[in-house]
Amino acid sequence: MTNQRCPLMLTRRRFAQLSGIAAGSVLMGTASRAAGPPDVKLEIAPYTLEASPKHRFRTIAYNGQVPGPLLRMRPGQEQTVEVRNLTDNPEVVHWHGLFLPSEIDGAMEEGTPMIPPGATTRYSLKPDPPGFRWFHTHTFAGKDMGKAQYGGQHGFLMIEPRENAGDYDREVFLGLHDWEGRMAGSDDGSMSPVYEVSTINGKMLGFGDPIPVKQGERVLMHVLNSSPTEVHWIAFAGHSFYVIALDGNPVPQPKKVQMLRLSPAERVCAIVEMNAPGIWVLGEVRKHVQAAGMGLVFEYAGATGKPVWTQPDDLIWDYRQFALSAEMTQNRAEATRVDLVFDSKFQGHGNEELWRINGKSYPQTDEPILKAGQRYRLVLKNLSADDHPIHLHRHSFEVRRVDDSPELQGLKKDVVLVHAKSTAEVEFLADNPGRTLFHCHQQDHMDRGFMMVFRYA
Ligand SMILES: [Cu+2]
Repeated sequence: MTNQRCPLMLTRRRFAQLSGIAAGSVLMGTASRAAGPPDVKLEIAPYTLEASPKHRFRTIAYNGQVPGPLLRMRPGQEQTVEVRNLTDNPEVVHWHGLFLPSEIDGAMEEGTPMIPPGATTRYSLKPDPPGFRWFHTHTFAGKDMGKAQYGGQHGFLMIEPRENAGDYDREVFLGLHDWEGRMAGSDDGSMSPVYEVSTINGKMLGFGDPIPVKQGERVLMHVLNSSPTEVHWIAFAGHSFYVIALDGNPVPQPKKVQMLRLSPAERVCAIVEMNAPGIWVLGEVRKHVQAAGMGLVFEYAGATGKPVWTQPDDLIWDYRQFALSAEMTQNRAEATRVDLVFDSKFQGHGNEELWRINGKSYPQTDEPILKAGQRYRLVLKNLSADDHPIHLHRHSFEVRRVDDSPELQGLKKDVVLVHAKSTAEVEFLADNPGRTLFHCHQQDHMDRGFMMVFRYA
């Protein structure tokens, strides 16, 4: 994968060059947008991914690469997007974390039209809010574990922050993904996906190009978990992460940690100081997942030897450490409480469970009505034995409580992992009228009923 086809790694100078020339239209927009080339062009087509010479498989990708092209936009600056579907199935592109109208957000449950096989569609969007976003397919996979999010349709989208964070020398985008899945039975008779191959930026550990760094550099890492179903724990041998943003939104309490945890669709932005010369592995903390390929090598200039992995001492991840505590809560408008209870219905041994929200599975789930301008507090009660990454489309929410903690504030996200047998509370302002999808981001769960639509009055 060359830098030109997939500019996952850009020094600031290189970025300045790109924005001056080829990417000018992408970044700055153009005067005439009805005709002429679009700002963003996505082609959905079959693709053979080579995760290693021994692991080649057919999948579907954007623009013939996995992850798809890195898109950079400016907040509020309109972009024309052209999507061409060269596959045999209807497709749709979801712009994850953006505040878009339902018609282009990219979920048919909201009314976004599907793109038929062979068809091309064109629309324009206003990117907002600033921060690290992404785009991915939003289709049904069912038993086909090559389809939908099991495949390669995902890409990074950076909506350049208004005030440049600036304090870094190099930016690196890292995408975590799992491949070649199959359903396997567990002791309790339920079925869960297991994977043969795990990658960072489409490559297994040892098969991607090492990332060159220099001592003293500050590297800004943007990590995305695009896995269809798996939570991942990531550490960087010899280094720690200074976490500055979650799901693209700056956290009120940046913090240095040894390990990142990302559930499906979550993003972490962290600064890493390169102050330990050598050749190091960044990878999954669990041995079997790193052995399946989830790792990447960083190489200091002039260093020699084999890549080194060390297990972090500190295996802690907690949303609370990045949030402000309750006492600091200011007066704010009263939020209307919405109780949502998650459970599953056993469908017999060897079958997948049916997931339910308040006792109903999609498309039978309730459609709660929102009033524009009103704040809502979603009380997410998870009665099941699984953790669920819960995503709200077209809005971001504030995480107000996790695992029965005291009240939190200031932590803005669009996905929250609700632990098994626990309750989380999130609050959002209903300020984007239109159908709004709410679902578990685990592909097999959403396929099995774990979805609901909010409507506006
Ligand atoms: Cu789930």
